[in-house]
Amino acid sequence: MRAVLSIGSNMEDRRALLGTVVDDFRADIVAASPIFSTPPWGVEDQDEFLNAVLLIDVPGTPLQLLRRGQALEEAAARRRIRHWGPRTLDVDIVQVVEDGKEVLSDDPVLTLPHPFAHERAFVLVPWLAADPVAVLRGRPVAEWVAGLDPADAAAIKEVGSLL
Ligand code: PH2
Ligand code: MG
Ligand code: MG
Repeated sequence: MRAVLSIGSNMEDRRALLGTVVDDFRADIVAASPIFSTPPWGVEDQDEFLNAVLLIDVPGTPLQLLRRGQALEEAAARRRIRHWGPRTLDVDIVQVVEDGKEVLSDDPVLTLPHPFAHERAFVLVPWLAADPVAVLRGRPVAEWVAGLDPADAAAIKEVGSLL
């Protein structure tokens, strides 16, 4: 299956923490965005994030992929202190595509596609950089990006390379 991962960090050595995800998925990566610096969304009184997006081809099920991402979060000593609050590492499954079709799931354990991806500049802008022809909810990601508040899109700044 093809999956799109959004990864983020706003604590400790952010680049190194994003690098642990790249290392784990090294053999599965189809494309990767650059690293972007992004203002905190949702809970605003916290440090800037680094975010990136990975396209991967992996065997197994979406839930197995979720567990693999959670294992990386645990390895980063992630503590769930506050909803949308500071985190060493967040690995979110944005989308799963199987047989060319976007997988839809309303399972609260893993909702697909990610319920907020289409409105978050810190997901959409890196995703478009990794995959210029990506489609989310039947609409090109390029169109979702064009529909963002220009100030939100402009605040997402490329700061380096992930690979
Ligand atoms: N993750 C959140 C909440 N807010 N803001 C930015 N910029 N980047 C994130 O990865 C992020 C966030 C919850 O997962
Ligand atoms: Mg998240
Ligand atoms: Mg998460």
